[in-house]
Amino acid sequence: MPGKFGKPTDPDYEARLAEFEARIARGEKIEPGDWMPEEYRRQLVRMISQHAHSEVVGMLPEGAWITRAPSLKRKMILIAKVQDEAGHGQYLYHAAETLGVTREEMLEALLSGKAKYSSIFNYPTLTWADIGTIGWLVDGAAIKNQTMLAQCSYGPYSRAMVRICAEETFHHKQGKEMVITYAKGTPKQRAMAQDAINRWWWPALMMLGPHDSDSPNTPTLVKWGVKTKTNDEVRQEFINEHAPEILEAGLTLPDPGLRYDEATGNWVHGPINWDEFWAVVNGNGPMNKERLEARRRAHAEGAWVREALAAYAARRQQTAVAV
Ligand code: FAQ
Repeated sequence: MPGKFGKPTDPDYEARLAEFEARIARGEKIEPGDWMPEEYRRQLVRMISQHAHSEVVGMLPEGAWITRAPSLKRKMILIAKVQDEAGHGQYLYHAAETLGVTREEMLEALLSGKAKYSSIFNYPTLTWADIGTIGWLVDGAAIKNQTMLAQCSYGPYSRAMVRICAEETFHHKQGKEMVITYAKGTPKQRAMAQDAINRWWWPALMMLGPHDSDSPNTPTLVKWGVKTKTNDEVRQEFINEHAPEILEAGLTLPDPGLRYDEATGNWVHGPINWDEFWAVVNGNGPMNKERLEARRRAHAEGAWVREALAAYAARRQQTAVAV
């Protein structure tokens, strides 16, 4: 793979870039080992590794409720969902590894606090209704974003997204079913569901990234077909689907500015609190410290597994040589 990542100072950069961009324009996928601009590689490693970290850290808010699920059925669904998120992390770390970054480098970046992961997972899960609401809103927002990324120009990321979206669709359905059940349940259940929607609505809108005017990476990502829609376009799609469904369920949304615009067919939202978003992204959200501590603890406690695997691999290699 080395030598395939072009820099503007390379003598053949312009010609190669033109060929690369023509391939993307024809709808071809860029595959590992193909020539690509170093900046394309850097953007993909940044995005895919952040995405992988998000899936893994995203197991924590939900995992906290496995022991407290209200029925065997709900417990089995939640365990399956949390396991799926671990699998998504695996696919994504593998996809990033095809770009020449190692698993160790990515984990080190996460554990040292250098790498970002989704803002949404720095909020606490206070009641059982939060679990349904994460499925409905957080997986709902993730699917909108990831269906778009399934069209991405980089083959391994695009294929990972197709598989992940199929699983996220089940996560979304179970969350929606759960919240609607509680919305139609006892007054206590309805209040619990409403409280969860009130707390997760704005963070779900924020997780789709800053407004396009404040999104420095979007122009490059759109130019090279990594994103096929902007942050605001994906957010609008999310609101257009979810706002009417939540209102239909007899719940309200915590946005006095929310209204349906006949002219555009869009649900228009009120101002988003971007100060809160940047505070969370910069490590000062309600759960940032706990999330990182939990990951560091899990990594330290897993040291013996990594050692055992390395010893097993070394032994197998020795045996292979001996035979
Ligand atoms: N949180 O220029 P942009 C899930 C950063 S998976 C933290 O607009 P971009 C599944 C951004 O990195 C959820 N940081 O960035 C699940 C950049 O900083 P940098 C994760 C954020 O990349 C469900 C800076 O702000 N999904 O939920 C966030 O063009 C349930 C400027 O922003 C993905 O990662 C944020 N929300 O657009 C699991 C999808 N937003 O890196 C468990 C892949 C922005 O330059 C339970 N990623 N920043 O230092 C993407 O599609 C994009 O990266 C965006 C951001 C749309 C997230």
